[in-house]
Amino acid sequence: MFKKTVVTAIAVAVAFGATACGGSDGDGGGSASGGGDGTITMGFSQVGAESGWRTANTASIQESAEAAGIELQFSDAQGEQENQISAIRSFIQQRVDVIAFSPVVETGWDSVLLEAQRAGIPVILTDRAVDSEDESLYETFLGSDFVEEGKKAGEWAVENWGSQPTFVAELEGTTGAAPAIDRQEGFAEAIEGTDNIEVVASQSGDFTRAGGREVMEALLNSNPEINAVYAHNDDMALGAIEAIEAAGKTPGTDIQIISVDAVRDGMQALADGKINFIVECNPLLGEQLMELAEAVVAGDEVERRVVTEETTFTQEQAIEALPSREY
Ligand code: GZL
Repeated sequence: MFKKTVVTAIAVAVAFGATACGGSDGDGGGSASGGGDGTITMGFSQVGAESGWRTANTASIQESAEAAGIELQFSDAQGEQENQISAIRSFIQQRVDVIAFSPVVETGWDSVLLEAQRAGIPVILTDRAVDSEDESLYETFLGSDFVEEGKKAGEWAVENWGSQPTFVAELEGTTGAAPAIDRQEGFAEAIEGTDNIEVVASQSGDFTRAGGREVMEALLNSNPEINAVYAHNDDMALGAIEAIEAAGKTPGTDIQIISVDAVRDGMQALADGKINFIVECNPLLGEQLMELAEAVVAGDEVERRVVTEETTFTQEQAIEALPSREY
């Protein structure tokens, strides 16, 4: 399991050491540096376009690459690991200077990452982590602490749901994905020992609105006692709201909802009282990713783990934050 040791989490600025690191030999592992004029070429494999969070994340990466003068080879895997593996192999063939990707699931990466390492091309993990024994296969991880996000959700649940019998439907993210595994772990840890809160059903909605709606419809039929939802992302929470309303119940009142991400549509539902609490997960990783890429290609030492700064929102805070929300 990728160790969750959080090195000094420098929320925004990323401190670079002066000494060289593994991976690149300084002039980029590849010869695809924009025709030798020093332009860095990055191969980026994105999970897909499954949620509002992903859309904001992709925009941040593309805009930041342009702003940094980094040539971006962007690939959308449409949620399939084999497409990401193919894209990484293609980046190796193209001899890009650096590879970055958000692994759709935690396992199954060692072989292709070893190919990148043997080609002398450094790899940066962004957003999601991999479960690998060999941490030399990537230079750094940039993203959120998903266990902490789950804990924040669970702590709010204990504070607000702990005084009355609460039967929770958990809408899990993509099976095998780091945010799904870790958000479930953090929530369970936080509610452990609270007699009144029980997760009565937990099922993957694959981080999509349609998935959230379908799972919620099924769980409302199989578990009519459900009076609370913990959704691993806003898109599934919004789908659950559709199912709850279709069942003639009032989301946010008859069935309270905690969600994660804080994208605009989720924040609007929170402001409207249909969601009760949202834990933020910051998708705007592009600028930090490009800074890390420049450092890694230059052979500078970088932090092994750069954790992004995030907060939480109540209804009042969402009403206040919405007008200035970037995504
Ligand atoms: C979290 C990210 C998750 C979001 C979902 O960093 O990987 O994937 O929470 C997205 O909205 O689909």
